[in-house]
Amino acid sequence: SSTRIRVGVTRRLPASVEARLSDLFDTKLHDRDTPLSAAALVSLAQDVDVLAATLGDKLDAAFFEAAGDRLKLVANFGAGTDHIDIAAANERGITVTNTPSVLAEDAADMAMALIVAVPRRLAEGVRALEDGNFPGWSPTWMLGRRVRGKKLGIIGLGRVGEAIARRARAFGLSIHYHNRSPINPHMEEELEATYWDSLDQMLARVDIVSVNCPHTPATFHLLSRRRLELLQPHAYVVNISRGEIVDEEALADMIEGGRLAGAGLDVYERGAPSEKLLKAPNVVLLPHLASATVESRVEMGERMIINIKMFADGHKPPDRVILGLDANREPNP
Ligand code: 8YV
Repeated sequence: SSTRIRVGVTRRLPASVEARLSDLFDTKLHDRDTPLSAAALVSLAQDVDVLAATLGDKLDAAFFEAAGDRLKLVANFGAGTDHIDIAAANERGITVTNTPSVLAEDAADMAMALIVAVPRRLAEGVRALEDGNFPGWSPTWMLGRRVRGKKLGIIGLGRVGEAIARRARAFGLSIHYHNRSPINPHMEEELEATYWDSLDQMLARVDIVSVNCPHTPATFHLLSRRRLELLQPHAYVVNISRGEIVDEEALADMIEGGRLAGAGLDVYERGAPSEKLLKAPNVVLLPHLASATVESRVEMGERMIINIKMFADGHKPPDRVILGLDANREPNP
């Protein structure tokens, strides 16, 4: 029965989630909230059936090699699983699950906030006041660009992308998207969304780009310097997915050089923004907050627990991450 299942938790989680984990399973919690070292992750994994992991736990081939035979499930707290070598896990018969649906609406709110904040120069305005640089109201001072009527190009119209599209429609944006294949025609019609098979062609036409695909070897630097150069100079880039998908150095160069109008970012190639990006004009930079609400974090924990419970009871957990399938888009079989 599930009470015999031993669960190792790699980070502090919301109190109600930790309490529920301890009620249901033989759970090994932490009293500190710093990421575990590679060695500490391995020794925790060797001693448990299930690892409740998060972003920042590097679960690579070497980890699975060293983890031993007891570990059977990695239940990730979060949607993105780019820190986990799914193939290496599956080769050892280890299942990997994530928590994709529960955070989509909150993540979309943050993307929408950036889609408005960047063209309207919100962060610049705040900084001007804080720095004592407000010259007083003027008809021509700090003018931004209107959001209504612009074209939004979504790269990866999955759960989060769709939630962004719904919001963006209410703000009067038209929806363009690039996926490996079109979404179902009913939804496409409902969103009045235009599918672009060619990412390059879409980039040349949109005013705001929103990055919403998972980070995989295939999407690393998908927005390369060459592709960023396809954007019109008045275009903006918004990314709440993973920093690695955008060539951050090229992005900062282009904003600095006036070749792009600005960016709203929640994620970075090296975890935190580069100096160059921090200094770039008209950027709104957030510290990975898109799913950071009390409600989403509790529901992420509850969803993770559902996956562990199903596994413990001998069923297939609902949010299995299947290699080769886009876990953020396709319903798991
Ligand atoms: C979390 C995220 O901050 O779900 C994701 O992929 O990036 C965020 O929701 C993080 O992953 C928590 O583990």
